[in-house]
Order: sequence, then structure tokens, then C-alpha cells
Amino acid sequence: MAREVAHVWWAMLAFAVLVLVVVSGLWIYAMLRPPRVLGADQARRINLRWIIGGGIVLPTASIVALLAFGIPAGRGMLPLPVDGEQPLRIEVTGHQWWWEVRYPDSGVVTANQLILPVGRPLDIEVTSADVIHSFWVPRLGGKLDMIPGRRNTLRLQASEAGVFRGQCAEFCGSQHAHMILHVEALEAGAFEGWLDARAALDHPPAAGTAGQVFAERCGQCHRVAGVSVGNRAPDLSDLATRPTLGAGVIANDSAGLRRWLREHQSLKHGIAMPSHDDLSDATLGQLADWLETLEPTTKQEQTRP
Ligand SMILES: [Cu+2]
Repeated sequence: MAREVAHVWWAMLAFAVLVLVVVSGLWIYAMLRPPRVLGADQARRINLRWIIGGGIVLPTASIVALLAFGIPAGRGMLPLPVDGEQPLRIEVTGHQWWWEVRYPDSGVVTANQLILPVGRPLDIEVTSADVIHSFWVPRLGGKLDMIPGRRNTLRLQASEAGVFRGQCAEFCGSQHAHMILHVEALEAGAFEGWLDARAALDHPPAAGTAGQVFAERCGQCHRVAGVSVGNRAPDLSDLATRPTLGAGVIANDSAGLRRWLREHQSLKHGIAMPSHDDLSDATLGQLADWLETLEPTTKQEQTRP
């Protein structure tokens, strides 16, 4: 779909360049030619010819040509029925300032990352929990507004595996620029494996102080499969597998995670997560140690004899 949109864009650019060249040529010709004296009738006829040609015929022809290419390109992004395969439904909800991603048929929930199968039509159902956001993955297709109280559906299909960048494309507040979506298209088998591993997630709670702090303060908003059921903030069940924290603010490595837990309000000012100034470095360190275990393999390794 993105390829067709790009073709239309390049055709429009070529045509606009042609118009610019012709208009500039006419202008230079008009400046340089010797003056000609016209009678009133003759002048009116020439005026009329330019108004009809340049003001009616040219725009009509241009718009018809644009629609002839634009409508089929736009149709490719409509959620129309497809023969054979059922499109995969994925729900993406915009929040200030992060992305909630749900796979309703398998109950899998993740955040700030959208994992897709290659070669299968996808119906991305977008909405918003607060203000208007816009879903945009330029390499995969057009953008679609995410409007509170409405569900818009965008049909996408990734033609090859790879990592793409998604970005909120509608100004949604001070951290709008820090609303990046990591999009990854996997081959069909790898995608099924990814989904099954997420569906099976069931973590044990953190031990000691970290467990207590998480239950009292974090679990009210964050869900971790098997531990907490909060649903106002990003689901953390597979946090350790995500490439970034804060929807693209810093890399999700050991140092980044510790820095995020301490400095999230200065790294991404205005987010809903309250400051942790009253927690000691030791406590945050233990919390980070446990958060780093939140990946699909945890349980299997722990239950292994
Ligand atoms: Cu935005």
C-alpha cells in the first residue's frame, strides 16, 4: 500500500515540476517579447481562452487523473473482505504518550511495539484513550487518525520481514515527538511463535521489597501477566524484550532501565508515572532486576527441573 501511495506522490511531483517549468517559461516569454497592441475584442478573446483553458480544463483533467490513480491506492487501505485468508485483527490504542497494542483473538497485550506477520492482510483497528493521535508507519501505508470514541480500521500488509518505524502523526501534547512505535514484521512461523510465547506468559511476583513496592505502587496501573492487572499504563509482561523505554526515549538495556526508573520525569516530562524520588537506589535496583526478567522464557527456565 505504501508503495502505491509513493507512486502517486512521485507522479504528482513530476506533474507539479512540469507545471512550474511551463508557467516559468510563459512568464519569461511574456517578459522578453516585444509589446503588442491589442484591440478590446481581441484582448477579451485571449483572456477568455486562458481562463477556460487554465482555470477549467487543466484543473479538471488534473483532478480526474489524480483520482484515477489515488482512489485505487486508497482502496488498498480499506478493510474490504479478502478471498481465502481472514485478515489478522490488531487493536492499537493511542495514549499520551504511548501505544497500547492488543491481539484480540489470542488475548495478547503489549506496548510500544507492533509485531506483524509477513504476507498476511492485517486490520489495524485504531482508537484513542484521550486526545486525537494518528497511526503512521510510513514504510507500510498511509496514516489514520486515532479518535477517542471511534474505531478506524486500516488495512496493511507487510511484504517483507524487517523493522520499521511508526510515529504518532497528530500533535497530541508536549511529548508528541516521543511517541515512537517499534514495528517488526516476522515470517509467519516466527510470528506464531512470538504470539504463542506471549499468550503463555505467567510471571512469578518479585521477591522481597521489590515485590511489595511493585504491588503497592506499580501494579495499580501496569499489568504483568500472573502478577498484576492494572490497565492504565503500558503492559509490562514482555518488557525485557522491547528495544526502548518510554516509547523510544532511551534504549532498554540494564543502564537505561535504571535511569528510566529514576529519571523518567526529566527524560519524558509530564508522563502519568509519578516520580520515584522517595524510593532508594537499592529498591529501584531490585525492581529493575526483576523487570529485566519479564520475558517469555522466564517461567520455562524456572520450572525446569
Ligand atoms: Cu502525537
